Amino acid sequence: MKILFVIPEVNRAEGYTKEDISYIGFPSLTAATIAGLTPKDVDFEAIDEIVDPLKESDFKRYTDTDVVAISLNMTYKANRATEIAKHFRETGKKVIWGGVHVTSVYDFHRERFEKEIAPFADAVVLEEAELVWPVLIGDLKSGNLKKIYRSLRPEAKEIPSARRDVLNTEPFLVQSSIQATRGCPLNCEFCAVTSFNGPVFRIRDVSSVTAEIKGMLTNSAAKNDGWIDRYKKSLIAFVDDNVAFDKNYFAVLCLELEKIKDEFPAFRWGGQCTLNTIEKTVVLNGKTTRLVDLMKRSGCLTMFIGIESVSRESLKSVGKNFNQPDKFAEQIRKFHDAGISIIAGMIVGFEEDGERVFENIYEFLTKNKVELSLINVLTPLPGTALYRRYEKEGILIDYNWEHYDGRHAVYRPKRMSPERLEKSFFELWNALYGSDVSIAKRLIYPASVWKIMKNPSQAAQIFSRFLINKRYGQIAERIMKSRQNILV
Ligand code: B12
Ligand code: SF4
Repeated sequence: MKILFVIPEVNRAEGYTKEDISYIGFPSLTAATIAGLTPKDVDFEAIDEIVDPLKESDFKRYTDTDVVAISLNMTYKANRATEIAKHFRETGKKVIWGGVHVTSVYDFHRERFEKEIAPFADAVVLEEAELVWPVLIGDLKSGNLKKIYRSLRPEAKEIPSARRDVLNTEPFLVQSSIQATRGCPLNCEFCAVTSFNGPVFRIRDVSSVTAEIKGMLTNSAAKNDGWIDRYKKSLIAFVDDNVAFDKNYFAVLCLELEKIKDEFPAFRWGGQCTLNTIEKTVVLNGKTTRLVDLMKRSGCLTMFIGIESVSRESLKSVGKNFNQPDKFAEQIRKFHDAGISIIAGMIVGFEEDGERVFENIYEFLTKNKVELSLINVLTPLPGTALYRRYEKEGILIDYNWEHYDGRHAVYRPKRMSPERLEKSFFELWNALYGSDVSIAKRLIYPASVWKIMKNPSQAAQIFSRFLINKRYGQIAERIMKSRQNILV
């Protein structure tokens, strides 16, 4: 039996391209995880459309494939997923769907599930796949495939070692990803994590995580790559939503990562955490130790942090009060002092946001020298409490999933029109990334110049951040061009 696992990507100006991800991306672990759960006697091939988009003529090419598994995590890819499913079913393949969006739509928008997914699916896997995928494979083999598979949430020890050989990771800036934990119980109203992964935080055994990392580093060290490839392969992205949530686990993880860094000096890593991680301490050998110091020692290069807003009211409106704007400047400075750069997740369009929000965010990011920021329009994703609230309030105006990508206003904000929100969002994006001067204001300043003088290798890092910023500028320009109708 042969399975083709497909991660869809939209084929338009707003999807990420292969070139984009060579500046900004890291591979998803989904295909590699499902491959790790698949019995060895089953052939498994994976395609991520970001890297290898499927053309119309490709669908007939997979003559030796029996089953197509479609991973639909990101809502904005839903229409493309349907197209792929239709094409493959026309060629007689069995099509199985799974992922965050599929589960959310089944659980919270059943009528849409029946219309948009059920007619194009031979089977659907809800929630996490660890406990049911092997059962499904058995049913496929015996010709007893059921329509719906859902299991209890797996314990972390059920998460298999990822089979990264099934992925084409070469085009990504960071080629290796790993997962140590699942979930985040903080339950911010707009976030899909708590509803999908549940209110518990599950942690993998640190030794199995570090064994996987060492395996990756040993494999790449064995190859005869040039220095740029060797550098790229020594970077590892944690896909965990909040890797530092359990501070004691995280401290142990950092200590083990430090040992890996001793063995592989080029090893560096990045992940996601909350800003208040900077205040967390643990007691090690009777001594109070800051997590950030352990992160620094273990080779942490950068963290994605959901700062979301500089307005206390906006943060409160979505239950993210643990982010405290009056502390932001100091918290960011402390990360910087530890040599850890920040990718700030920022959101515009909260109900408390007025016209000044765009200017405030620009000033905040520039003043605090935030190296990079991913700005999104607030999006009520299916399955979230925010979606349910907005639906009840009757302010949803756009039901096309393709627009649930953080770049469209799919609801009517209270204090500005949806058109104004989108236009100002792109203007902010362009202001931050569209000019070298604006980029330089965040990257080149007395303290960063001093760092380069002390350690010239820092220059390469600042240069690479500059290129990443430029790429974001190009992405904004591409999207703005394709949406000239609304942006004039
Ligand atoms: C890697 C990643 C990316 C990469 C994508 C790389 C790629 N090639 O796809 C990058 C950085 C580019 C990215 C971008 C975005 N991302 Co992203 N991303 C992730 C992340 C961090 C990790 C995915 C992963 O590897 N998970 C680990 C695996 C093991 O878990 P899993 O994918 O959930 O798979 C399990 C189950 O879901 C299930 N399953 C999943 N698929 C399938 C399929 C089958 C057939 C079966 C049986 C089972 C199954 O089984 C697996 C094992 O249990 C997730 C968060 C997360 N922790 O999952 C967000 C996540 C997928 N992203 C998300 C979003 C919103 C985005 C953005 C749209 C954000 C934005 N607005 O900027 C952008 C896209 C921008 C654009 N327009 O292009 C959301 C999606 C929510 C939604 N409903 O839309 C997530 C869930 C984060 C979140 N909680 O908000 N992302
Ligand atoms: S802290 Fe981050 S991952 Fe956790 S619920 Fe809030 S937004 Fe989601």
